[in-house]
Amino acid sequence: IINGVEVDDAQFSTNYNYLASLQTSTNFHYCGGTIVSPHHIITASHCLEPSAWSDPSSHSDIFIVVGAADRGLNTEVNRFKVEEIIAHPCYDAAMTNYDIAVLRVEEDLLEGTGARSIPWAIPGTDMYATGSKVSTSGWGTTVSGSGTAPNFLMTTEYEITSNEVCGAAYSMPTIPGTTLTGLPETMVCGSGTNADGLQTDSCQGDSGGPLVTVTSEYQGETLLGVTSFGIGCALPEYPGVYAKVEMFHKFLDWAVSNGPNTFDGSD
Ligand code: 4AZ
Repeated sequence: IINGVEVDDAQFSTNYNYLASLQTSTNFHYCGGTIVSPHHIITASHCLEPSAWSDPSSHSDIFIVVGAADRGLNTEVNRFKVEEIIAHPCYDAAMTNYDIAVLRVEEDLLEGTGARSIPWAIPGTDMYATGSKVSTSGWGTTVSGSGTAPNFLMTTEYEITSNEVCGAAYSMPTIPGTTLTGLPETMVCGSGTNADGLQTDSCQGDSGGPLVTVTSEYQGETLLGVTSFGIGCALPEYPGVYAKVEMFHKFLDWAVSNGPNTFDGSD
């Protein structure tokens, strides 16, 4: 997170304890995640590509660390093995589209860890309105391109960017192969400035983490987005791009909630 604020233990345990850190067996943090059930976290599909972690040969080298602002506090109690990876079947690495995945854990992520789950957005909310106050958080770099991650969770206030502005910024073809431009409906963008007027953003290592509503406005956080990509970090002309969670409710019902046990890939 660029130009954000550090989350201390007290703030973490009351406000940010839905965050998860994805780490390798050697405690290397490489992506974020959001706890959405006692046995599931939502992350980005691109975090699960072999290049994203140290041992490309093995999915077993993904560990989920929950319940601590300090990502180094990974013990037997708050560190979990991944039982199953459920990437969205339409994930498109070339376009970074449908960049959402669910990780299932056998043990209970919430029991004795101080962690909690939050709900994901379903269609029909007004929470994606341009200018809505949201926040994004993670253990990603605080300096663009530096490659080093902070030990403590960082967070920043943020606002939903209009689809038109964001689509134009990235010149994104809505339908690949056509000249139509605009942001795909599977994405939502955000940007922000902090109290000192500095541009804030998610950055490398924040991927997979949350874009959430601000509690005071919505009486409890709702997961709106999954940190996905951007050009640079905190550049005013390039908002951060997030997978738009409301578009994936059928996938999430299927993957998380014992919904219909078939999923045809359509949302
Ligand atoms: C990344 O590489 C990344 N500012 C994530 C988010 C953004 C840029 C890069 C958005 O993980």
